[in-house]
Amino acid sequence: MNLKETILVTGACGQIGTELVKALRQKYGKDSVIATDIREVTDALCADGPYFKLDVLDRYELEKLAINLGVTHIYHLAAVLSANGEKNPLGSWDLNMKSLLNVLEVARAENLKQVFWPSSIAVFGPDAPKELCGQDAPTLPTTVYGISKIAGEHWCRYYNEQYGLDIRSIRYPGLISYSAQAGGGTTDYAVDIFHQALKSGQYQCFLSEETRLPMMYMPDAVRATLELMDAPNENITIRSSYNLAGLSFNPAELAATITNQLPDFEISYQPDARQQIANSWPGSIDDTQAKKDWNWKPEYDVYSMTTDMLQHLAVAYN
Ligand code: AKB
Repeated sequence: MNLKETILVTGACGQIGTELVKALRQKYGKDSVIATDIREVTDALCADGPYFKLDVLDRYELEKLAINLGVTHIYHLAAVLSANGEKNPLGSWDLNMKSLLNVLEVARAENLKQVFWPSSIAVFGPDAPKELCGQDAPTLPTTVYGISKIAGEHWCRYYNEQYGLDIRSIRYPGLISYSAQAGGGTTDYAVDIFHQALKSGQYQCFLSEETRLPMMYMPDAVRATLELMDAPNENITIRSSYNLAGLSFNPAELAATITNQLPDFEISYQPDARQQIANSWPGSIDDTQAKKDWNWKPEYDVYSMTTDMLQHLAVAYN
């Protein structure tokens, strides 16, 4: 990206958006990154640079904004996640799919330079390998969120092949961050647990203790996104979405790491409907292609992630 270019981010006040907008503004300057979200701007971050209230289902408004502001790149993050998606399957399908198609159409019509769109490990279903699930493993998702992500991946590839749109995507694992709460996913326990550990010293987990899932600390996820978007076009061999690995652990292992640092912390388990979703996902991911194509390498392990989370959140709770 060069100086005259402008990025528009949808879903900017969500879990990824909060961090990604900050990183993009640091990299490209705050006036080059336009944050948008359906919410009225309430937090300082989204106000720290250009912000527009935008319903990305309104293609006319999206296109108008893109034209008027000279947008060259879109990071389309607005979405309903897996657990919330099951509460309203058709509404979630509409939001996840129509918004993506709006972004792709605006990008095609306005000849935008690049689009980023997040996919998820939720594209995999029970028939995919549980460990080191590969890039080309079967994708038979059980959730409407997963169905929308795999369909979205096909649309991304289609727009790349048919129209030459430079769209890039990552299958994010569960993301863990201290600055934004997780928003309605199956991996949310791995964020909630830190807040409760510091607030009350106890956590009742909605997944069973042995439920191993792929996760990633947000600084790694943000860096991965920037590195993928910076990679030379000819290196990008996956135009659906890249598998990406960071951490893999179960609730008992995460709790043990927290107890190492907060000896009085206690965890109990009461699995709910999210357990079934978690059971359908792989426990770890093979990201050979991301390593090969754009040199992906995670930095955080469970211990360093836990230490960093507790340090940052302790400031908020003290
Ligand atoms: C969710 O749990 O739905 C998300 C995801 C893995 O995409 N965090």
